[in-house]
Amino acid sequence: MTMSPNPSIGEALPMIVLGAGGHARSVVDSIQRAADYRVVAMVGAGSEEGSYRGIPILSGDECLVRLKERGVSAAHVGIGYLGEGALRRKLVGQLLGLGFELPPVVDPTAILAEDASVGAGAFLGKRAVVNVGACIGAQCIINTAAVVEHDSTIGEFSHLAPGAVVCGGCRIGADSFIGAHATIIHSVSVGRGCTVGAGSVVLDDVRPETTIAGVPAHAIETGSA
Ligand code: JB3
Repeated sequence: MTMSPNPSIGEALPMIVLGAGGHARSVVDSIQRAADYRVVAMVGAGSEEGSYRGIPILSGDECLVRLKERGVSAAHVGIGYLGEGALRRKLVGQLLGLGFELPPVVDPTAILAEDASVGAGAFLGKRAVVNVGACIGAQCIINTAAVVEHDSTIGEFSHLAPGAVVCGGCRIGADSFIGAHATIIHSVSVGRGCTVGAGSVVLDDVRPETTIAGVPAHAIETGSA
């Protein structure tokens, strides 16, 4: 379900999704199956044309003003690829500046514990699990079958790739990327702006702006922070 004004009003609210690639299509699928919103347009960078499942793909963000004027009030940034945190932040700022609301999108098959929290514009994909007391920051991507265990915090704009596991009591800083099937063991803190390689096992705290990989994981590139 996508957290939205009372869906019992009946009419699914119009929403736009920025991006038209694989991540945006995954988000659209989740939104359509959650049924609180209906995606009325996808907005690409200009190279895509046509439509997806009957949803028009518009080119260029210049159309956002017109879409807002036409009464679309909800939007989601459906751009996921690594290293595009700055782009995601820019687009979020643009949407907020135009007055769009950025509700989180939670796939109906995701499991979100009652006392867990999900920030604005975050995405929980298929079979994602967010357990008790966990806190997902704004604009995070918790991708397919990723797990955030009890009492862990994921900083804004961070991205857990498919199957990543953050064990209980962890702290993941903002703008970090946890690769597919990587594991962060209990109570470990990963600083902001870190990259954890796919399949890594992280046993110790990680300084900000560090790239780390391996089993057990070791720093490949350390930031100045
Ligand atoms: O690893 C997984 C499971 N998924 C990856 C996902 C998290 O990230 C996936 O494999 C890709 O690595 C990536 O998916 P994404 O973000 O869909 O990548 P791509 O297929 O390159 O699509 C990027 C989309 O963003 C394209 O439709 C671009 O046109 C669009 N785009 C780029 N810049 C933009 C802008 N759209 C708008 N509206 N504005 C922009 O500035």
